[in-house]
Formats: sequence, structure tokens, C-alpha cells
Amino acid sequence: MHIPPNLIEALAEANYVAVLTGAGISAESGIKTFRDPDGLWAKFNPMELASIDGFMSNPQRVWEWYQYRREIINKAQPNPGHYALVEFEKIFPQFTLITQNVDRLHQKAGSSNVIELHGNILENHCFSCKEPYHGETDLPEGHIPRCPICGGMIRPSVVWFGEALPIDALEQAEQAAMECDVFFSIGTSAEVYPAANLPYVAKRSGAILVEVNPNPTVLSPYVDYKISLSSAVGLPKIVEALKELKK
Ligand code: BV8
Ligand code: ZN
Repeated sequence: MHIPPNLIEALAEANYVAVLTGAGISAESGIKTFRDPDGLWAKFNPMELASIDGFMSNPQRVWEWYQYRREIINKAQPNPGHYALVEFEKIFPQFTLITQNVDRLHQKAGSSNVIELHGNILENHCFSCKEPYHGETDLPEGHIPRCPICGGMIRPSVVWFGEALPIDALEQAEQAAMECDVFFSIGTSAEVYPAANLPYVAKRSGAILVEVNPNPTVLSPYVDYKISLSSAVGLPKIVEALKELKK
């Protein structure tokens, strides 16, 4: 599949481009997505594990699940899709990168000021007093770290289901969706709210809406351009075509 030329022309004229990424952009870094058939949640039930109730009912199990995911994420490297978005940041006069991912691969690739809507898996804080925790995390099976200040249980600094998103991140993301000329939805099933609202906000505000995803999603019928390629293939193609045009 090639990239539609009028998308490249629109991008060449665009002043402000915003991007929303989901688990799909990290798939080619070896990090399983949530909803794909062999995805993370095929084996575990997200509502049990990525939720406050899940943690309260079995903190050890939730802690082990995050430790397991951290092992995979710590070894993971950014892929050409992440690097293409670092190029986007250099090409467009104004650029905002919003991610639902907690793996920090965008930062590892060199993207700056990434808006993390769902927190990140590399940091921890106290479930009770919320203080950031920098102590030991690798404890014997069945133990989870305790807060040195109040003795509370330590949890990963991700946003769980049923938890509010960081208000400043969400506001910045909504602002970008309202102001951008082109909005990309990349590697996301567009099913988790309120992040999933952003592409519709962008479209309603007059942006060109582009989806980069090898599969159809609930968003697909609303997009102006559907790039049915993986992000590791599709995004570098867009960068290449843009550089070609600007020669
Ligand atoms: C909140 C961090 C309220 C944790 C995550 C009923 C209807 C509507 C909404 C709700 C409802 N019931 C409950 C809700 C709200 C709920 C929600 O939206 N539920 C959904 C499931 C219906 N949302 C919440 O609970 C949010 N909080 O609403 O709070 C509130 C307000 C005020 C005060 C108090 C409370 C919190 C949501 C955040 C949850 N945390 N992650 C962790 O990671 O452990 S969500 C988690 O799932 C990820 O962060 C990610 O965002 C999401 C997974 O989605 P995707 O990233 O899209 O990944 P997915 O696997 O689904 O899709 C991958 C896509 O990639 C696929 O389309 C695939 O085709 C594509 N792909 C595959 N390979 C590639 C590719 N694309 C490109 N290239 C490839 N190679
Ligand atoms: Zn504490």
C-alpha cells in the first residue's frame, strides 16, 4: 500500500500536527498489545488487574503482573514507528505527541514532551499517601514494597480503570486535538475513554483525521485517511514521502 499523495500534500502545508498512540505502536518492539488475540489481556482480565479493586483484592498478583510487564519493557527497544515520530517533531512547525502507552518507548526514541495520559509503568508511588517511591522493588515472591513514610502498599504509577486521568495531561491533549490541522490515531483500538474521545474532538474541530493501523477499528468509518499498515512500516513511509516532496 502506498501513502495517498493528497495526504502528503496536506501534511506539507500543515502547521500543527497532533498524534495519539496506543499499544499497537509498541507491538513491533515486542510488547504485546491489550486486545490483539495473543494480547496481554487474552491471558489476564484487565478489569481485575489494571484496576483499584483488582489491586485491593489481590495486591501481590497485580504487583507480580506489573513486575512481569516491566521485565519485558525494560528490554524493549523503540522501533521505526517511534523513530518516525521523532522525525515528525522535527518536520512540523508545531507537534504534540499524546500516548496511552506506559512503556516510555517514545522518550527512549528521543521524542520530547510526551503527554502520558495513562501514567507510566517505570515509576511507583504509595497507594495510601501517594508519595513517589524510589526504594527496592525486587522482593521475594508474595511480597510487595511498603511505603517508608506511612507503611502503605506501593503501586505502579499507571492510571487504572476507574481512575481519573492526570487532569493537566488530559487538558493539554484536548487542546492539541482542538487546535491541530492533522490528527493521527496510531496503533490504538480507540476503545478506552476518555483518550478515545480525542480523535472525534479533532475531527469536530476541523482537523484532517488519519488512522495508522493494520486492522479496522471503531474509529475507521470517521477517518479521512486509513493507512492499513503497521506503524513501523507506515510512519517511515510518510516521513520519506514528505522529505521527497520537500526536496
Ligand atoms: C475513567 C494503564 C473515570 C494501565 C490503561 C463504558 C463505556 C465507556 C467507557 C467506560 C465504560 N465503562 C467504564 C468506562 C471508562 C473506562 C473505559 O473506557 N473502559 C473501556 C474498556 C470501555 N475508562 C477508564 O476507566 C479511565 N478512567 O474513565 O475514570 C473517572 C473520572 C473522574 C474521577 C474518577 C474516575 C481510565 C482508562 C485508563 C486505563 N489504563 N492503561 C496498564 O497499562 O496496566 S488502559 C490500557 O488499555 C492502555 O493504556 C491502553 O490505553 C488501553 C489499550 O488500548 P490500546 O492502546 O488501543 O491497545 P489495544 O490492544 O486495545 O489496541 C491495539 C491496536 O493496535 C489494535 O487496534 C491493533 O489493530 C493495533 N495494532 C496491532 N499491531 C499494530 C497495530 N497498529 C499499528 N502497528 C502495529 N504493528
Ligand atoms: Zn505512603
